[in-house]
Amino acid sequence: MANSKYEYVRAFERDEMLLPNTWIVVRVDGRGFHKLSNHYQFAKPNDQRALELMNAAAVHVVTTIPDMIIAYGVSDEFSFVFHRSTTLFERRAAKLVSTVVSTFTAAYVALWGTMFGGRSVGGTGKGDSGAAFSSAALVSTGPDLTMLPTFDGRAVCYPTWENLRDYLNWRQVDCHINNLYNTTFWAMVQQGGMTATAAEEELKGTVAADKNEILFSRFQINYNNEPDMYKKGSVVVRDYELVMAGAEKGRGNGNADDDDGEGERGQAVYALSKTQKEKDNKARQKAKVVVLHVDIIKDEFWDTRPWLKTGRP
Ligand code: DGT
Ligand code: MG
Ligand code: MG
Ligand code: MG
Ligand code: MG
Repeated sequence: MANSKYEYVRAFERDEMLLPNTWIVVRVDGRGFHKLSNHYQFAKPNDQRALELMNAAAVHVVTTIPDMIIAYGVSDEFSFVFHRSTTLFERRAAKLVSTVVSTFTAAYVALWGTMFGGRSVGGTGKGDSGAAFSSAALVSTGPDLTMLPTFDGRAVCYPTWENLRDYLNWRQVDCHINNLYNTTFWAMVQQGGMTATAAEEELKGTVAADKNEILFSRFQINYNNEPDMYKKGSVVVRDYELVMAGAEKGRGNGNADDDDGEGERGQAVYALSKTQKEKDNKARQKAKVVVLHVDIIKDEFWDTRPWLKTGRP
């Protein structure tokens, strides 16, 4: 870059580098989705298309950012986890957060038509979904400009594996508690004909067993049979089993000596040669990115996917 007398202004720039050797979680959350979900008439409490659109956008983020090891989504939010060894963008907070948020948002809007095609499109505003068959609607398949989906984002560093697991546990427990409440509340309102205030009042102070009982005895709904996507949220990970089945050499070598303590593993990842890192990245790019609706609180999920912790494919 050419030097000029204006160059000194660079000295005002400040980069926040996220603490080294910590798990970085970037959480994106829909801005004003309470309003947006009404505008596009999302089904209550869960809109399958809206949730699948969130998942598709998250798959795009994980696919295009190889340093991402796992993502977990519920409602209008998604948490993206970078392995603690990542040196992406020199761990600059603003660059990491803005890249994740804009990659996610771009994908969400670009893929809108695959879930909502021909419904709330080509419209001019509120309640215009009836215009689905106008010629404009047939051309445009995106959300209307009066209510574009946008997302905010933040980065948090977790120093230990246990902290990271607890963070994800917190989100999945939140998903369960909110979904059980919302499922019961909307059954009482939509099927039971109660007012929102009356349903809210009755649900005050109830525990999970009470809500299960209300669902079952009044609405013949067995909560256990509700879709796993609603009950457990969505997990986005690379599935290396598929790579292994197809091509054994797709797995990086040198895994055997990574199996000692956790601390050593972290060191090992830092000490990887450039060619090893390139090999790992190739394996990541080859792996299939999958969406699962499973329990991530129990150890089983993690025990069967050791690469999530080691960061090595
Ligand atoms: P914010 O995040 O402070 O900008 O405000 P909101 O309105 O996005 O609030 P937040 O993120 O706490 O809550 C998420 C909202 O999105 C909540 O009002 C419910 C709505 N939402 C999320 N998923 C669905 C869905 O599948 N169906 C419906 N009907 N609403 C949903
Ligand atoms: Mg929020
Ligand atoms: Mg929100
Ligand atoms: Mg939210
Ligand atoms: Mg640039």
